[in-house]
Amino acid sequence: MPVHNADIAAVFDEIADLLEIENANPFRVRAYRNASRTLQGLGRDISGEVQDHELALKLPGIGVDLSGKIVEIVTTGKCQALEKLRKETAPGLPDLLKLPGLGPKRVGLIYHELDVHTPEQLLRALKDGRVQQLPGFGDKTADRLMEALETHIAETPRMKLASAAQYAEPYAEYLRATPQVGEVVIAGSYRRSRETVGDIDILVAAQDSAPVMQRFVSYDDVKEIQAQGPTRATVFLKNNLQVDLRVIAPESFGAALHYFTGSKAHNIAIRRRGQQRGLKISEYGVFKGKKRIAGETEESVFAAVGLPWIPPELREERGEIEAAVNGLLPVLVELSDLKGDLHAHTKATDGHNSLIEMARAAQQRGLHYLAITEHSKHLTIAHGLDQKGLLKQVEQIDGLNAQLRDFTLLKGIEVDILEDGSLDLPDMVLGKLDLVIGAVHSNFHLPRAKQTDRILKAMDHPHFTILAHPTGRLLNQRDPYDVDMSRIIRHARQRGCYLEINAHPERLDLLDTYCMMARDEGVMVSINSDAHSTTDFDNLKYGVGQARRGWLEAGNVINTRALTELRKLLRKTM
Ligand code: DGT
Ligand code: CA
Ligand code: CA
Repeated sequence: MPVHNADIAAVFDEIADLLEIENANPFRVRAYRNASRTLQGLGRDISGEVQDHELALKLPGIGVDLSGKIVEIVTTGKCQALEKLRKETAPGLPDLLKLPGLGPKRVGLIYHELDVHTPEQLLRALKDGRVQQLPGFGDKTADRLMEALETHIAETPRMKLASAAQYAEPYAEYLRATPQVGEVVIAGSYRRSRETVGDIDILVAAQDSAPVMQRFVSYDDVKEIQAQGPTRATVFLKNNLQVDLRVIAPESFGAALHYFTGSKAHNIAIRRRGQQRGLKISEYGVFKGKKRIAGETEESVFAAVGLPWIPPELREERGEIEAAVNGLLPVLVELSDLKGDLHAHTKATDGHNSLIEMARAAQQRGLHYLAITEHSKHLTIAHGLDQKGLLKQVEQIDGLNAQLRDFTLLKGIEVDILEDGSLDLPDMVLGKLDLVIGAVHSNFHLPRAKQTDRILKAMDHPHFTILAHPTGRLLNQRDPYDVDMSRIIRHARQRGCYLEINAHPERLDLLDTYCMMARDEGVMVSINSDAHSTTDFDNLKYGVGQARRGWLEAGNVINTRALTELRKLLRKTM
């Protein structure tokens, strides 16, 4: 990796910041800042000339010490002095520097005077009025800071569901090995299959909480025990994931499970329903006066307020209670309902496995069909197929299908929707396929009307069948592009197209609320893995979770159909 002037300047700036926080000699601080400015203003990269110490020395403001550091950074990629300073500084302080109006001087002041070194602590100190008493902090500055902190804290990225699973599941499994332990359930947003989670909430049923508690805090991956009481604890894992534990007596387990599954809005609505019936509902049970009338199971809690059990994915206070009252709860789609997968890649483009390997892996998971949908040529980074490459694959698939038993590979393509709404391959070629998935992979920033029209126009193609990852968002990385999804959904119905729920943990796109919209408009979806390797079929369960959050039943999902039925659905009715 070549080292650019900007990299060296960034090191010097950070050193200057940290020194200033620590009230170092102002001349030293200024030397680093000046050197940083000089480097950034230099018309050429200095890294090619580091052998020439003299040269660095000739630059204004760079002496022997700093020129030595430049050589060190260029040759080793590191700077010992910075590493040492970082170790000596409280870890949250650099984050505070990014807030508006907080330079190193002020950060140093709040750190030394108030022992504040994280955004959370700073917000608390501002709310208590402690910061406002420091010299140089007016009410205006304080207000601006509070506002910035509130957004900053709200924007701390939440962990993707599939990543959280890698930590939460083994932890729960480890707790299950505690002697005398009853049920162990991961509750909270995780149980509701939210696409990201803020923290993990584990519930354990046990008469005696001490052994569970002991085991919980001694887990290998625990970095810090934040709080520990007789029946509850909070820890941080090495990756900073927060895990809350509650140990509950078996007779209260259902009430606690309901409470800690949430969502909060759903809980409040259920509690209100209880109040209307003269009942008090808490995490310990359902009470009439002092008498516990329910709480051992979740079913008993719902029954106490006259409701059937409601699946966790629906508990978002989006009409689930009304639906339950009226006997209109959906029978949600399950992973075992899926008969096939309609979006997968192979080695022919950016996948890792061959056609036959993908087919066998899908069949092993109980699927009966798999559509191969490579990228098209416009997506050069993925080695997208041109017409010739695609036709070659079509022949290979025909050959394989003649050999496969009880399994069918479908011929498809994930064709780029170009900026003007045309497709990246001619209709004549697309007509030879079983299905055509259209995808937006470029021009993400078109204005809303243009972006929407582009997609509507693509759907008008005679062979277009499924709109891939309809909003284009990548969790914690890329916002959805700006489109009018209700127009797209209505157009899909008119054109006989379907929308994909892309099950890749970074996408989970279609979003749950749009699944509800599609269902209301009578537009079916396809839950697809977008597999690039044989293990990616594991992700289908997250797509199913998203569909369930969107109230979808098996009947709303085209790939729950047997192949003959599916083929009828794929024939476009225009
Ligand atoms: P997260 O962690 O941000 O992804 O979302 P949750 O839903 O897991 O929230 P969390 O971990 O703060 O709390 C777990 C559940 O506990 C939450 O879904 C509902 C319940 N809960 C927490 N605080 C309250 C509260 O103040 N009132 C009520 N009724 N329930 C609460
Ligand atoms: Ca949680
Ligand atoms: Ca929690």
